[in-house]
Amino acid sequence: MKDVPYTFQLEPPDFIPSTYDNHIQRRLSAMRGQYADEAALAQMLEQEDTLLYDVYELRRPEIAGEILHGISIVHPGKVGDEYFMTKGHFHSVLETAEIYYCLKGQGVMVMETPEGEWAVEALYPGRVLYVLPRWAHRSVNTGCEEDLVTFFAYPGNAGHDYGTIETHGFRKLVVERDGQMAIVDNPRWQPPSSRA
Ligand code: PAN
Ligand code: ZN
Repeated sequence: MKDVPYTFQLEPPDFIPSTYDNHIQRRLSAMRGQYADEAALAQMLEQEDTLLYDVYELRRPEIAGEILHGISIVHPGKVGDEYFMTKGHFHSVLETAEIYYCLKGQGVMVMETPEGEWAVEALYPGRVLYVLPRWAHRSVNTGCEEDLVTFFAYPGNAGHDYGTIETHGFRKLVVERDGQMAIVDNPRWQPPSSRA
């Protein structure tokens, strides 16, 4: 971890930071139960545990006042008709926001609050997205061939709650219908008020 001000480069075509501390890779096997078409996921897993996304992090102390930051790269592809996506999460400290800046590719951010309010915003190069405090977020690559690359930054004390999304999913799924991106209801999702 650096103890003097630092810079790094984000260069096309890959935008992998010129220096980073942590490289996380998430594969298909980490997404069991998250895709609507479980048979398609099982079938794909028989062939290969495909890499869905890479995250490159610059390490900072996980405390208020610091800003955690890095690059997320979601690769193109689908499970059934549902696009490759991140796991998605709430921040453990719910009242913490996040900024995303899209550097490459085409995609969307799927978001929702604990009360079930939802939003989907487009991501494309040059686009900045402010994810409000309290909103869970998942990035989805809706492009055919290109990676979806975003720079992200969020408070050091935010933490991650993956469990709520793992259990209930997001309210909306992003799928391909007749060659186009479509936002559909998640059949697995239940209103928070009716959850056990
Ligand atoms: C991002 C995400 C990153 C990977 O840094 O962590 O895009 O997504 P998952 O964490 O959902 O696998 C972020 O939102 N941090 O808070
Ligand atoms: Zn986050």
